[in-house]
Amino acid sequence: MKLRIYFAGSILGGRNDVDLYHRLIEKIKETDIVLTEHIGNAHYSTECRTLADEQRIYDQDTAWLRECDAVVAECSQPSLGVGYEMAYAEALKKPVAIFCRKNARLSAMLTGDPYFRICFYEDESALFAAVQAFLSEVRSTKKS
Ligand code: 6IA
Repeated sequence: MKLRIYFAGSILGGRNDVDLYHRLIEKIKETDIVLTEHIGNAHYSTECRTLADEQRIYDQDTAWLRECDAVVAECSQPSLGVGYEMAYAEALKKPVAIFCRKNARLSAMLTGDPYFRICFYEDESALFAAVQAFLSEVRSTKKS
């Protein structure tokens, strides 16, 4: 059974890690469904939009958060939107795993919250392995 994964990563917070998001999304798609593929699209527009556009984005993203089986967040690049999504997913009691490079810092509002599963990773292969381990765990909980 394929899981529906909400992938969260920085947009306005900065797009330095967009290629990493892309590779990670492709990896997750080998086994599961990613609802938010656009996060890994380097050409995704970050131009200012109208308030109505932003409301549509909020409605769509929160609908996907309600619908997903689990949330995977890459948080090395700080982002207000991702922080908001983490709290929203916790309120919905979704399994949430937060991944961060060893040399980056995470807000105490994430590290200090025991609800989140947090992983500081050394390199990309360690990241992929940790994400797969999380997905396997979610899959087995869903089956039981
Ligand atoms: O504060 P940020 O922009 O870095 O927040 C990024 C997070 O919020 C991502 O995980 C997305 O799921 C969500 N998000 C923020 N902006 C968008 C967006 N267009 N489209 C889809 N999801 C978004 C932004 C366009 C523009 C107004 C910047």
